[in-house]
Amino acid sequence: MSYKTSKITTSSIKNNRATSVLMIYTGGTLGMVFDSKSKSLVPFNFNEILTNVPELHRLEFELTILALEKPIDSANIKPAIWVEIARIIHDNFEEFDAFVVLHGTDTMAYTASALSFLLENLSKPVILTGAQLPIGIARTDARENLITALEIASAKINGRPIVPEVAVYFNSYLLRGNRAKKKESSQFNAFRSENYPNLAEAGVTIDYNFPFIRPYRTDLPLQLHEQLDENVMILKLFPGMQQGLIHNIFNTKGLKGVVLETYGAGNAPSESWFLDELKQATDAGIVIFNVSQCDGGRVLQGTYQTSRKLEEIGVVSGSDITTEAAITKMMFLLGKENSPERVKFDLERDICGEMSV
Ligand code: ASN
Repeated sequence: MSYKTSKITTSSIKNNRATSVLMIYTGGTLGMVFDSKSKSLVPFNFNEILTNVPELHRLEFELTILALEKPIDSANIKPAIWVEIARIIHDNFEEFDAFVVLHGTDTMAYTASALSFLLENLSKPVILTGAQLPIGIARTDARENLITALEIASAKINGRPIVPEVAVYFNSYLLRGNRAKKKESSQFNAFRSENYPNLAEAGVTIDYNFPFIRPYRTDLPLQLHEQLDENVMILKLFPGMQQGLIHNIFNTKGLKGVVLETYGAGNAPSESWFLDELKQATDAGIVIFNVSQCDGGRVLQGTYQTSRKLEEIGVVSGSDITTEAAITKMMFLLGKENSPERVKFDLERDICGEMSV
């Protein structure tokens, strides 16, 4: 599937400064307006951004804006759009110093995670941001999020970008993209990173947490990956699961990978029917990735008897990875590798800062 992009409003905000930023607008509340017909928020044409954020004219760098032809509520995001965004960044990589992706908050953590895998050897900032209130509303959080995300994206020390990785900026905090999670739907502080320190905090000054930001490396060229395998699912355990249902899920035609959301430190029921279903699935080549339902802490398979069995069956431990990063990592690896054993091997490795190993 291809999503066309249109280049809008460039000349009025070109000021011939040294740094150039490409902003990619995909949709989300930030750019929505109230539609009286449907009585709900719908995406609007992003041409109106300059009217709503005149401050953009005052920025100390050159800004180019691209908008997806059809902006979306991020509930409608798809792997094909992740690949399209990654491709835009890849194809414009030499021309721009940094990238800002404007995105709905609902699935921003999935998109940030996916981009971190699709853009291998990234050496420039890719900062995602959005808002809880549309940009045209007086109390909106969009303006601050947008302007600070742009500031962070363009920030350099000795000519080098400060944040050469995929990150999420929201409500004063910069988080590693594949560690971020949407935690709040009504307050402005929508995102948190439970298992990795914030990369920066924006107050009067923007304070960067340098030791935790990925190092700037240019020895390897940016590599774009375009294959994501969607034959995956997330299965959240709950007391009272029925065997028939679990059986049907694992026997779904074409299923290649399951992110299993387990209890606590990676524990699952030890009933034999359940373990047999998992064993049959792994024997059939389905990769199972163990991720905790807890946001903080990590999966430690083998600590309890209820997780030792999973280890024996060949379920892969997800350590402290988020579900969003786990499912996108699985899509990415299944899109790249044919052998389940190879996928399992790579799932357990830290690829781009998504988990502690
Ligand atoms: N439904 C919106 C979206 O994710 C929510 C938001 O952006 N705050 O596109």
